[in-house]
Amino acid sequence: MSANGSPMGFGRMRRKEDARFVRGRGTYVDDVRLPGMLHGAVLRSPLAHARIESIDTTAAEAHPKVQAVITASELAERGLAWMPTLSYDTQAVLASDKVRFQGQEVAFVVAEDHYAARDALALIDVEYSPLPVVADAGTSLDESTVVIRDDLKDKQDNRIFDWEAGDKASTDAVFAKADVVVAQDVLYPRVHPAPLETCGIVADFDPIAEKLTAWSTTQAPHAHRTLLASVLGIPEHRIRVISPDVGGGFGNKVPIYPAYLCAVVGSMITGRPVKWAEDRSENLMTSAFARDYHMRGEIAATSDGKILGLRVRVLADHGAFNCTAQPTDYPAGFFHIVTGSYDLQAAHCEVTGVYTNKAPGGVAYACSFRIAEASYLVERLVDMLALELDTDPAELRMRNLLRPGQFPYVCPTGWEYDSGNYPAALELAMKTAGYEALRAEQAAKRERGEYMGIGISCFTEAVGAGPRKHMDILGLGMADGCELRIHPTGSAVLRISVQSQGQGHETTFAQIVAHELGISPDEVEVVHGDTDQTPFGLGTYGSRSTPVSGAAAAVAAQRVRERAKLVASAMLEVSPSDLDWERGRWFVRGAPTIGRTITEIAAAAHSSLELPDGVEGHLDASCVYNPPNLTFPYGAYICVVDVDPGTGQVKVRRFIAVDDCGTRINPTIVEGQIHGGLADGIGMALMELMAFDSDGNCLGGSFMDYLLPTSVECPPWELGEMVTPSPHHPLGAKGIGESATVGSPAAVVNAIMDALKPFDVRHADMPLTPAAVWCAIQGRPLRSDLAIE
Ligand code: MCN
Ligand code: CUN
Repeated sequence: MSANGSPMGFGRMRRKEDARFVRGRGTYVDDVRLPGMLHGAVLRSPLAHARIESIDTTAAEAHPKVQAVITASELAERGLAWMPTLSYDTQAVLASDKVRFQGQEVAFVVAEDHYAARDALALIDVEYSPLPVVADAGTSLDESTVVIRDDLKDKQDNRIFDWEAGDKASTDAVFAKADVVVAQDVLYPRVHPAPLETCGIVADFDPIAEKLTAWSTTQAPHAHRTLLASVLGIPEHRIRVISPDVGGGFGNKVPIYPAYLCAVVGSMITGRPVKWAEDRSENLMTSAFARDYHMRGEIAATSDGKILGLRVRVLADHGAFNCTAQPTDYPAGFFHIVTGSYDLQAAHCEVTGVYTNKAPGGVAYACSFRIAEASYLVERLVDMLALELDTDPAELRMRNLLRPGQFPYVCPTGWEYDSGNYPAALELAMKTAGYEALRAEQAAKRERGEYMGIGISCFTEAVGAGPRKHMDILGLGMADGCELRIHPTGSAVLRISVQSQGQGHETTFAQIVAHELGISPDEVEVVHGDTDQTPFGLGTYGSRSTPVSGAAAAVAAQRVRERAKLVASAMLEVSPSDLDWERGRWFVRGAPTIGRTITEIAAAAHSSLELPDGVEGHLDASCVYNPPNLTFPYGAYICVVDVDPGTGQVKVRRFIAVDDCGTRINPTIVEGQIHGGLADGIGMALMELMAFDSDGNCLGGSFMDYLLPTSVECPPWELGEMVTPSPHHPLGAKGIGESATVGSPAAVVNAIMDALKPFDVRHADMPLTPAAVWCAIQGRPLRSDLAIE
């Protein structure tokens, strides 16, 4: 322990960054105020699909406080009317020909203050001719359906891609010999990450230095800089992206949004800094959504409950532009990890991506690149199979879970899982839950006409993208750099490429260095979120910070340690091979009292001491970490619910979550990540929904309509811990940031379906609002994502 009680490495420790957050001293983009700063506001389309006949900005330009009104024609002059997306599509920065979703950006006003900018929007006159709207992915490929992306040459329909994984022939063969096949349409509805802080930028273009400084809410500052350079044509060394404190991201802050470019252009036109800060409705209605996967799953098994294979067909609604963020070769993300935690013989999945007149974005929301959808589907199917076989769902899972001896395990769609002990995790969850007693309680309650349900979910995650050989985004290989400087007095600065949005990197990354060097985390300053101050890397999403950047930090610290050994050998006048390491200190083997601490060695490395050949001085080191594989955290969850059949109201009474993310750097932070993800899961299972009407009107534009879970809906979490280190990560750590969001919705839905078993309900789609549960009990499941009828 250090003087203030923090561990000298891994272990529970309060978050360093909270000292400023709990005092209200964080600095978010909207806190940035520059001299002469102007304010931007976006005029958005009220219609989901319409031709733009004309845009008249005369009255807005005449507003005394307005400095500039930007439309697509101004942008076109600069070659900026359209921008590339992360999925090799193009997106209109400001609409010129058509609007393609409600809320699409049409014009950008720059004014002296925020209010004037907003007022001036009302002075812009846009004439629209409405077009037929595609609000339902299910109709997007019908022959009579209007083509949304007629801007794309040769585009005759709304298909974006067809993609498949796994082996079709062997899967069909397995299905042909199966005793039981269960098939079900399962919708993972469109939801939204809804971070506490909405998106925004302050763009400051210096016309003399021709340098752009952009303070923006981004999860990936370096990737944003590269993208801005290629889109704007400004050389990359003259762009600085600063991502100050970020108030939640959950994937929402991965893309570059049109208004960011408009703010930059606004700054170029006016010669003054321009701030644009999104409001809540803009964030909900127009920024990166998640899910919207329309899945048909089939599971095949023998009559004694050996699961054989899985067949999946998906219609993926990507909205009006294909802006989803995932590695290039994976248009459906990592959806094909759909075999989950089970030992299957074969699997095949096909995914078709389509355009609709809905907001673009996609993937975001603690999803591990579509593993959220995959995991939910397979866990629903396993439960339906248990129902069909009249087997206990825990027993069915136990029979089919991968065994510890099978790792490293290559699943039928090609992923190599690194490590795990799945049966032990489920056993621990069942023991913590008191599974047998819960089943007895349920039986007794059913006798009395009370409806209690127990739901299980076993999931496997795949987080920490690269390796760079197989994974890139827009050609940028997925590896991350890190630099570690050791000051003459022995304290350290760690510069990392990833960017915390609330995950506590300033603490855990300091703990990694502390662990490797035997100093206190309080002596390690973590610098991130500024491209001028940190090495290149692809940023934080897909829970890759610990698996990739955390590994880089560990390796850099190990390099410091090795250099320190050489310096210590000079100090002690012994051969390096005679030195041993113990926390924070090199000492002479066999003479433990003779040694030098890292602090002493750092001083010597900066002194006039003659150093061995090949050691230039100082202890600094860097690393670019290219992960050899993803890490595969997993978990076993059990949810207990009570359902009121009269009202359809669901109460989540208990939630048991056993997670294995390998070595835990800071168990308190890990548990915090799990708590948040479990709340997400309850939210998606019970209430979160981005619905649309048949005209493409978004029905989730405020927190009155888009419901978020609160502590009221969440039970006291009961967490269990397993630690199976990743064999290829230098610390044995796997990511944890999305596990609970991925794993928990299925546990909640499975519990509700279990409660409704006496009503012969097999499946109902999320969100299981009281109305949806009530309709399911009445035998009329609700299609909740479309308010068409
Ligand atoms: N950690 C640890 N031991 C491990 C694994 C992780 O102590 N074995 C710690 C890490 O060092 C880090 C935190 O747990 O402080 C999360 O680490 P990791 O799993 O590496 O995930 P990232 O840091 O890359 O965070 C991304 C992940 C994603 S993709 C989403 S989405 C999400 C999530 O994190 N968004 C969040 N959790 C969030 N939490 C907050 N508060 N806000 C968000 O926007
Ligand atoms: Cu998919 S949400 Mo997180 O990977 O930023």
